[in-house]
Amino acid sequence: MTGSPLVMGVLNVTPDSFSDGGRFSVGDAGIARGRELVAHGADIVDVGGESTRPGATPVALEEEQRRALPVIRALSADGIQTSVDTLHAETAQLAVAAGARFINDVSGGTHDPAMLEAAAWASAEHGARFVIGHWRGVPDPGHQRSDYTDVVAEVRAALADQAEAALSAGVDRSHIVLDPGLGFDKTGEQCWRLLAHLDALTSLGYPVLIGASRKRMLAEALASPMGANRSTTPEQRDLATSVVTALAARAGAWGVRVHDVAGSVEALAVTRAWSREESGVARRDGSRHHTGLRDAAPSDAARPDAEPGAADGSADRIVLTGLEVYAHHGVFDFEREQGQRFVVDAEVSVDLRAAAAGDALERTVHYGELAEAIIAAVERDPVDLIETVAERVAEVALGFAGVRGARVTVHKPDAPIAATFSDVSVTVVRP
Ligand code: PMM
Repeated sequence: MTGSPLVMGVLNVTPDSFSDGGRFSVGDAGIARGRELVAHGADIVDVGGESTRPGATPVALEEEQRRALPVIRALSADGIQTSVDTLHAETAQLAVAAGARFINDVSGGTHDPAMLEAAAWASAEHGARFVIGHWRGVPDPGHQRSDYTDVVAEVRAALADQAEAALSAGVDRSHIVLDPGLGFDKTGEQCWRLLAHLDALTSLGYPVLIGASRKRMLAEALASPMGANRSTTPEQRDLATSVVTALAARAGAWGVRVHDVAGSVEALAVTRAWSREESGVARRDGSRHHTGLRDAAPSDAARPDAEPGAADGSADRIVLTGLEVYAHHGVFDFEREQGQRFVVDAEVSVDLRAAAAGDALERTVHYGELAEAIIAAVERDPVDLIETVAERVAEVALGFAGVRGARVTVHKPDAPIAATFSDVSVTVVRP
């Protein structure tokens, strides 16, 4: 696994959305639903004013914009990262001007000839990202265009071409996200094959978004006699969706687009707990794994002193230095009574790619919260040794989600040493 995927919550403000029954087609209800998705843990809210499901009736541009733009404007004003799910360049541009951070085009810029230019403008002027979906044309319920010889190779090649076209139009490389377009002119079997070979897409070097939520591919898997042998409504596919989220995380997906955000957030929490142990992080009780090779040769990911330059996030760091705390540690009575200044430097090892890719605070360690937690740890009950203080601080740092290692130095610049000196410190490196 390469970092935890972002969760993009689906907000279809369309009366004909198959999956939410059009309950959120009114502006205020849509805004409330968007806020609810964020409360459930969504990193991004994907707002769509025109259904792209097979068989859906196209709507006029003005109607699409009337539905989507006020919702995007209101959610963006709340500081929520929004995405616009649209095939239309004009809607995309208006949405970005209203605050959307993503243009999610399931046609990957092939439906509207003006879309790539709009995406380039959004990228250059607003830093907005462009989600390039794979499709072969306006969704066809009969799957007439599902005639692939090798669905994985063909979708890969098409997405690579569309990404090249976006780059040539002027979209910044760092703003491109790819999506295999599950269910768009693909049978259930073809969708599962794409998921099973996700590495063919992630190897293109762009983040990959997966949208399996409530789709027919899940219904087919659940209905099959080899599966659960039961038919499901879209909402009854949320558990199956969350399982796809967990598996997509393990396969290196950058994001998942889902209706039931809470379910996917839980699936990802479980996935992270599992992956954390695999990646060689020490347990909170100080014990180490007994998994053989990793114990014998800890991975760079777990070593706070890993060489910089690793593209896999293992060398990423957050460094907080010179944090001053007044406390009462020391072996002498006067130190305990009067107290003195301690200065802490903390360096935590945390994969920062997901945070940087989504500009998402919740995907990194909040350094303000880290500072507060360190201050509280140092101020706590007095001990004799700065070794003990450093150990305490390291333990607090390791308790932050995503932290894989910590290097902590505690300085005691006013220590009672009968000589002129500038500083004394101890450093611990954990795990
Ligand atoms: N699927 C739908 C709509 N938008 N966007 C992306 N990026 N990927 C998808 O797979 C995708 C999408 C159709 O599903 P819905 O009607 O449940 O929104």
